[in-house]
Amino acid sequence: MRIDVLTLFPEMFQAPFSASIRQRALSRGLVQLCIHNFRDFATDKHHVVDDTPYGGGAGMVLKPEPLFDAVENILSATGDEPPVIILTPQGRLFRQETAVSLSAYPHLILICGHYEGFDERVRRHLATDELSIGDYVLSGGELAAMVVVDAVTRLLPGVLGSEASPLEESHSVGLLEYPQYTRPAVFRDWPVPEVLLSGNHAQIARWRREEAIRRTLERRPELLERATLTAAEKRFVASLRQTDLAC
Ligand code: JFT
Repeated sequence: MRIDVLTLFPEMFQAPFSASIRQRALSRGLVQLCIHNFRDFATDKHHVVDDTPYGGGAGMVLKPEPLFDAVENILSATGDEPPVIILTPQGRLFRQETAVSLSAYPHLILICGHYEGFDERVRRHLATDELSIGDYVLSGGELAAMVVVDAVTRLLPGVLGSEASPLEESHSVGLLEYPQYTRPAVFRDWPVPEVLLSGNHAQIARWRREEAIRRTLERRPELLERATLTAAEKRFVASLRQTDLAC
């Protein structure tokens, strides 16, 4: 997969993607990350990329020309028709299923802005998709783009260690993960749940599933609506809801 990122702060992308797993994937050529400073596409003497908003108001808005030129340059150089994604606080919420759909493309373009945001024509006529990583306010799109790059690239075949299956993780199954323990069996006063030491794999699987359901119901009840549960598990949820009412 090739990912082009357009940003005014290319140096922000150095540290996170020079570390660990992502680096291995990058070096093995599974992911090609191309970071561009779209200021390079401004044609005026001072490479201006922003301007004051029509109608007045505070702050600066990103001009359309450098962004259109940067994207069109990538399109004609590659001959691809990739999704062109802008990250904004007004975008559609980026979730695990968004990461899964994006991981099917051989090429993505991500556009990161700053200041008060983009000229509306970037959104309307250049972007094919507008995403937000969550309901909080960042100062620009760079951190959001890094989140998207990380979540998408770890799904690519050969990127993840062979031991983990992304399909079994939280947000893939629609349940939060069950509690995990490692040695020692007793730390301070706190023992590992006995069932995990029992060697009874059927019982362990059942306990984990129930703990995952219990935790999801407690912390993220809205996720349970989408999860696929067996009849027995639905009865378990009902019994948890009962006991919660009682207390
Ligand atoms: C914030 C952002 C995302 C995402 C892009 C651009 C400018 C600053 C700003 C803040 C409040 C109102 C602009 C951005 C994000 C998120 C993304 C920009 N700002 N207007 N904040 N929070 N989840 N994706 Cl361009």
